Amino acid sequence: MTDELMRIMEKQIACTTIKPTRHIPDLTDDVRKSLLTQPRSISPKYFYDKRGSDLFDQICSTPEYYPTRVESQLLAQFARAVIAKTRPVQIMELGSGYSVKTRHLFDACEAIAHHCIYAPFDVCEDVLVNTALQLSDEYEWLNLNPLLGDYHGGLGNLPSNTAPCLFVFLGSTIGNFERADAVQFMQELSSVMRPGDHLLLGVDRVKPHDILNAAYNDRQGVTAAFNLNVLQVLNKALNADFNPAEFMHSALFNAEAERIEMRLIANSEQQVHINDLNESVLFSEGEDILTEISQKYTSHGIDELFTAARLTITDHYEDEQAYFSLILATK
Ligand code: AVJ
Repeated sequence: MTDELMRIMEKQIACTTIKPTRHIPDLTDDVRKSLLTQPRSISPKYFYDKRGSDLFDQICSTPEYYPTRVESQLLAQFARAVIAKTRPVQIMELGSGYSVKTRHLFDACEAIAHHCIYAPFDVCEDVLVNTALQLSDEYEWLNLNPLLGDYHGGLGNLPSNTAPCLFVFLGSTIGNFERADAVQFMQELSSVMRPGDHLLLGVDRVKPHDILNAAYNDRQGVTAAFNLNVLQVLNKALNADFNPAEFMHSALFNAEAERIEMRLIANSEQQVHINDLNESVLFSEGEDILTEISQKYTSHGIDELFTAARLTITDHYEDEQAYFSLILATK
């Protein structure tokens, strides 16, 4: 028996599987719907295989990619205020990953001996269990209740619990939603919140365009590698023959829509075969695939988002340059 397995059994960390409340399209559905038809796109959720997740971690430590650093600083600075105000019986985090930034909240709890439950919600069981084990070592008082599932399938099946709950959604992942979809997601979140519950949301802000463009065009080319990796994901999953060398990374701030649009652009005319779907795609030279949108928000846009979700902002934490916001809201 491996050490890891022994520790799992000792600590008895088990995940609760959260069933979706609506159908979640799989890669095949998504490719048929979005990649085989024009304009071509693919959901950014497919970036995150093992290599993609590693590359994303590397993006976060490039000098150009400010969001992770600024959000961490904000959490370090304001976690105590958040915990003092919300006094959560449970912290529920959507898309928790390795729970790196969330540790600031646990530290703040520890500082005032406020013991609580942590329910990380994520799609990857491996990461969930390993992170939970790690956390149970680091914070012995922390009660862990990992939830395995995909928030794209809806939030209606999250386990009920005793209020007050602090919902946490960090990293400006909300930016991957089109504005209207972000509102819908927030409304859904709002509908599972009860009076006394809070939401802590990380949101990236509209700022000088050169800063935004640089953040998605780092000089080491990590973001380019991350973007191109989705072609390898498709190759592996669907037995396709995309040649990443024949595509170019592009990321540009669209000032009108106030969002970064990330694309892969075909360097030349080429035919790609997707064996498992028995389909082929002909790309003309310069034709692109939209791989990600990263919506940026003004202070006003943030207010609109929360108003539409019928949530009341109690605190708006931001850095001096207003590069990133942490919003605390209640129902
Ligand atoms: C994880 C969606 C917040 O939009 O900034 C980083 C992903 N893409 N660099 C973002 C990403 C390219 C990131 N989010």
